[in-house]
Amino acid sequence: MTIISAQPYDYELPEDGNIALIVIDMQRDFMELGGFGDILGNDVSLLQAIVPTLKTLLAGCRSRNLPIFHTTEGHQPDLSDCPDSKRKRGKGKLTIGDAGSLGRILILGEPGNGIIPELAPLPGEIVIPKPGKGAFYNTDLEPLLKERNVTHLLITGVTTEVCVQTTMREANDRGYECLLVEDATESYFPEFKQATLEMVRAQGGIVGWTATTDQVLQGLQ
Ligand code: TIU
Repeated sequence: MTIISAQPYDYELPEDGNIALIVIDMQRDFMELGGFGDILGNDVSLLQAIVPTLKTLLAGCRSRNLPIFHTTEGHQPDLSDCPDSKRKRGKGKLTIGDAGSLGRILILGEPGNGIIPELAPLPGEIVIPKPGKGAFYNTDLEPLLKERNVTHLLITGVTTEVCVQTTMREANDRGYECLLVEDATESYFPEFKQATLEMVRAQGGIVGWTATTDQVLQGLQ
């Protein structure tokens, strides 16, 4: 039995369980000027804080040969998978599909959709393009996890209360035991990050657990 010291209580990975790392949307669209996060009016520099910790966690998971999944939020060039409601939201000068300084905003394959170089996926790691906020909606994530008999998920990435929390809730409803890594997730709104950490682990871990990168790597040894 692997035990990670976590909140609201220890997170347990039994001998017959398998754990995977999920890195949500660490793409230029959210991290850099000219991307989707920026056009929505956010201070994108806030998200840089987790890059070193997430790098450490990725290295630790790679050295333990854990399955690693990266996601990117993005749409087909013809926007056939983007509801009008999503395009209209925000009422900014630019919206999804428009040309920005990182290419067409939130479109798969554009420069903005690329994962930042510090956290680039290695060969063998799976990159899941996702049209929604949750990583299970309209993607192959669930069958790919099932193929690998994954039962437990370490969840990381941006932004904590949007795509990260949505994914964690989707995973929780599907029966995965989820741990949100506190210093490997970030938000444009520090108070929303804090509230998310507290709400997922409240009520006896109603959505799952939280722990730091150090706690995770110590427990996984
Ligand atoms: N706007 C915002 O906080 N997030 C998103 O739109 N997507 C993700 O969280 N990836």
